Amino acid sequence: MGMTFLAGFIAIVGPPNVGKSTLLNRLTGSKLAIVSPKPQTTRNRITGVYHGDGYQIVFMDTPGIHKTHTALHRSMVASAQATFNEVDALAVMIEMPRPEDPGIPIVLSNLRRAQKPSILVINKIDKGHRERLLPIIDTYRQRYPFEAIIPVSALTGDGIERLLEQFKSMLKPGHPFFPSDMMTDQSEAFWVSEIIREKIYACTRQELPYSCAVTVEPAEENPEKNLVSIMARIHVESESQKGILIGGKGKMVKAIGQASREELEKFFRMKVFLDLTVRVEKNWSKDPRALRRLGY
Ligand SMILES: Nc1nc2c(ncn2[C@@H]2O[C@H](COP(=O)(O)OP(=O)(O)OP(=O)(O)O)[C@@H](O)[C@H]2O)c(=O)[nH]1
Ligand SMILES: [Mg+2]
Repeated sequence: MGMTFLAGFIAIVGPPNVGKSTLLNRLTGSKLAIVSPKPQTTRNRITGVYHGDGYQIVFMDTPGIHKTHTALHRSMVASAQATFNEVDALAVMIEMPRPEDPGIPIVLSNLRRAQKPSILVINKIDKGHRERLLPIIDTYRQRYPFEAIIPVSALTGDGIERLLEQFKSMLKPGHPFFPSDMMTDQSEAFWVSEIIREKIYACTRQELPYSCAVTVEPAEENPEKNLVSIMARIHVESESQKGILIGGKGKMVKAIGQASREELEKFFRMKVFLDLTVRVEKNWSKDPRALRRLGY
């Protein structure tokens, strides 16, 4: 008789920019989700599978929950909120340096409605003194009956072992949902489009990244030439944004392409030819039909 296999779905939810995607990557040991210092980076739910000895956890990284302004925001927050109902347990993440956020009351009211086993993860404990933790823990204990409150640094890995033990204790007997060699269910084309979006967040300023969407054709591999060809498009909302994104002498889009290619070459372990074009899809973030075309 073998040991009973344990499995479960756990969502990582919280306000924008607290480090949810960084945690998903840390837990799975692989870069599945893009990360940036700007809020509202993640726009879709991202699945990452942790394969333990005798257990499996399917993590779901979600867009940060915030007050919504455009159709894009509504789609992002709706996808995060739907996840509350589709998982076995919830990991609510906040950050120690900034424990309050306008998104938190919305997160907590979703939590109360979902009635699922939940833990609080306090991230970024590498930033600032740990004495700051106690009052945060007190405040959150009064707000919701969390099963555990665990301080971590998704960046340095501090506290992650303890967090995994906690997650494991929340699993139920069940069959694995994913085969042991599968890390995610997202397509390669989606992942490539996200990497390009990450470089847009890194290379551009102010509101511009929020007006960009990226679509990618499935990559064409040519093993004889050790080459992958990728056609990608950046969609912006106006002609003036297109001008800024291309930049003088095409400098900006070249920088985005260069940074993307470096990361994609590591992933494919081949040379990458990246055909990156910019097109205007007028006010796409406010148009539900355009959103669907662009994957939101
Ligand atoms: N110092 C420190 N920085 C962190 C930590 N975790 C994440 N960060 C940084 O916080 C920023 C936001 O990280 P993300 O993982 O993109 O945050 P997110 O919650 O997924 O953000 P959204 O997708 O916008 O909701 C990035 O600059 C990360 O490098 C941490 O433990 N310590
Ligand atoms: Mg994210």
